Amino acid sequence: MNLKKPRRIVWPAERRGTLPSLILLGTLGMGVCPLALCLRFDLTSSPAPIRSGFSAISTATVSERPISSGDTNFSQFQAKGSDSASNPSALGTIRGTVRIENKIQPRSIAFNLYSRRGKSPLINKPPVPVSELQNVVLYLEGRSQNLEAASNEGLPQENPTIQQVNETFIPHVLPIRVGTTVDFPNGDPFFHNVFSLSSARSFDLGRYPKYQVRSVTFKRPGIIKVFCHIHSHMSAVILVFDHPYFSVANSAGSFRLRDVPPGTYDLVAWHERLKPQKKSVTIAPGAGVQVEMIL
Ligand SMILES: [Cu+2]
Repeated sequence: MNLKKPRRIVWPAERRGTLPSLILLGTLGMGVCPLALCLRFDLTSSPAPIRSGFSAISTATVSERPISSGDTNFSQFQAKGSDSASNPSALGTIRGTVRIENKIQPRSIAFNLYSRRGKSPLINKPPVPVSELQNVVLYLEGRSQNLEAASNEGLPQENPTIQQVNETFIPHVLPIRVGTTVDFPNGDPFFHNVFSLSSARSFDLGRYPKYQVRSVTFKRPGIIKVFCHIHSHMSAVILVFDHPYFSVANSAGSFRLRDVPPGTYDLVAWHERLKPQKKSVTIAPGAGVQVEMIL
């Protein structure tokens, strides 16, 4: 008799210690196939924290149970502590990884008013190397009215920042909610002049020196490209959403969207210089979904 195994068991690195014991368990289970089929793996994990636009996502404990796979492009797990049977609106989680397989074109240099005048001899250091995976934003799109229902919920307590350090905007990509104010502190010992000509929000903060902070509030959804008039190689992108279901991948490409109402959504992986990838994802009440995205 053939023991039918689930085809997709997601096995994060932090859980490898439990593998030998499960193999032993599986071997014992072979003798009693019908029982083995009912065997349920309850594994706990503390997933790696994921960098978020404005707050660190706390590490929640989830219990994962592989579900027999159909021809879907994701697997599911059951969120621990949620009583999905009795609560049809229990929130779910989308977890996953993103990989970049296509070639990323170099950044284009912005038009600027003061070209050639702003090259600073003080700055010889190259910008801090950042994995391009950390410039990938994962977000939910359309289809479910749950996205609209969430649009009036609370904003972050503290303003997210885009710093100017070594003639580089840090972070390069920042996803925020509509209504968020972003601070732009100058950490360099010379002037910057942050501006945007994007239709969703154009602004010009003027020239300001080290330790000064100027701010902009974003009231409409859209993509805002940010530049510096003095240093044409400086650029950043702000993505403004009218819902809270977005996240930035970490340097390993892992991401997580929490507290998602049950429903069917399009999950989009976005990078400013790659074609976005979209996948349909269905979240059952209180459930989790594991998704792989490729750009
Ligand atoms: Cu500048």
